[in-house]
Amino acid sequence: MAKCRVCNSKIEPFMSFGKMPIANGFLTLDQLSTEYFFELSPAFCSHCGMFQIIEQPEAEKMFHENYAFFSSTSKYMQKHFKEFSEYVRDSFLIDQIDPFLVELGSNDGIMLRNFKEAGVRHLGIEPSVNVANIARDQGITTISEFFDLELAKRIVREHGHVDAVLSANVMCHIPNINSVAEGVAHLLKPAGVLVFEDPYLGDVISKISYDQIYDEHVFLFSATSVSWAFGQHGLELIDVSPQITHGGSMRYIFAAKGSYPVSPNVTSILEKEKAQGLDKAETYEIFKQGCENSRKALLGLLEELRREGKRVVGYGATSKSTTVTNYSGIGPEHIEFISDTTPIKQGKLTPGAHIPVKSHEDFINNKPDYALLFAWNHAKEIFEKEEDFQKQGGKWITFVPRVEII
Ligand code: JHZ
Ligand code: ZN
Repeated sequence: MAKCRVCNSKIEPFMSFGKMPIANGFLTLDQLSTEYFFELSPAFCSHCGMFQIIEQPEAEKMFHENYAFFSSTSKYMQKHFKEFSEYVRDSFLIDQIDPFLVELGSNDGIMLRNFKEAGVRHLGIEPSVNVANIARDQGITTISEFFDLELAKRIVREHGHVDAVLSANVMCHIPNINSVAEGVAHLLKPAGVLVFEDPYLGDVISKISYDQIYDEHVFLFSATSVSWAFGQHGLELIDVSPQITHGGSMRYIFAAKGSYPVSPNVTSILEKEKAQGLDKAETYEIFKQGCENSRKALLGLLEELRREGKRVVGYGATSKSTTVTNYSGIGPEHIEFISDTTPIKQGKLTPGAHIPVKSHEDFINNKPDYALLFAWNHAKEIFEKEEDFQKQGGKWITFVPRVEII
C-alpha cells in the first residue's frame, strides 16, 4: 500500500491512466526501443486532502540538459509573469532595503528577468541546464540544482535570508514537499513570504482536464491540501488568488504563522472547496467516469474523421498531450503531425504515441481540415494568431471542458 507524500497516511489510487512515458520525453527514431514507461495512477488522501500520483519517475529522467519546455514560448505568459513580479514587488518588497528573492524552478528566466531589470537581488534555481542557460545569458543569476533543505541552508550561508520565495508551475512537480517546505521556512526572513501558483485541482475536477495529470505533476493542489502541507512547517496560508493561466491555476501566499493577517479569501476558498466536494472520495469516482467519457468521445470523433478521410493535425505538443494521446489510444493514424514552435521538439516523435512533431511553418503551409488543440489553455492567443485557418474553412477540435468541434 502506498503512503501519502505529505502526511504518510495510507492511500490507494482511484484509477489508472495506464502505462505512460515521460511527458516531455520527445524522441528521435533511435531512442524508440529504449523508451521508459511508468504506471500513471492518481490517488486522493482523505486525511490531508492531497491529490497525488502514486509513482513518479526519478527527477533526473524528467529535468535535465535537454528539457523540452521553455516558458517564454507564450506571449501571454510573458505578460502574466511581468504582472506576477509587479504584484510581488508592490505587496511585499516595496518597503525593504535591498530585498533578495529566490525563485524555485526559474526556467528560462520568464519571471526573474523583470526583477533583474529593476535591479532587485535574485537567485534562480533551475536544475534543467539548457533552459537555465537562457536565463544566464540574460544576466539572471541561476544555479542548476534541485531545491531542498540542504540547498536552503547553503543559500542562507552564502547570500543571507530571503524576502520572498517565488515559484510558478514548479511546486506541484516536487515530490519531497516536506523538505521543500522546511527549506522555504529556513530561507525566509521573519516577514518573508512564499508565493507560488500551480494548476488548480478545483479546475481540473470541474473541467475534467485530466491532461494536467502527468509525470511532472506529482501533486495537484487545492487550498485545503497546501495549507495542510505547509502548515506542518510553521507556514500559514494568508491569501489566495485564482489565475486563468494553464486552464485555471491558484496563487497561494504563505508566511510564518501569525506574522500577517489572514485574508477572508482564505476562508471563502476553503468553504468553496468543501462545497465542490474536493475533500470527498466520491468526487474522484465521478471524475474517473468523466475521464473515461472524455477519452471515448475524443477517440470516437478522431475515428470518424479518419473514416471520412479528413486530415487532422495537432496544435501544441504540450506535456499534457502525452496523457491524452496515450490514455485515449491516439496515434499517427489519427493525427498526421503536431505543430509546435519549440525547436527542440521539432523533428522528433511524441512520447509513447510517436506522432511526428513539426514546425509551425508546416502547419501554415499544409493546413489540415481539423486542428486538435492540445494547447487548449492558450486558446485565446492561438485563435487570434490563426484567424486565417478558420477563415479558410479549417476547424478546431477541443476536449476541455468537453469534446467538440469549434
Ligand atoms: P503549455 C508545461 O506544460 C510543463 P505544457 C510544465 N510541467 C508545466 O507545469 C507547465 O508547462 C507550466 C507550443 N505553442 O504551455 C509551445 C505553440 O506551438 O500548454 C509549447 O510546446 N504555439 C512545466 O507543456 C506548447 O505549445 C503557440 O502559439 O502542457 C504549450 O505548452 C503557443 C502559445 C504554444 O504547457
Ligand atoms: Zn495525506
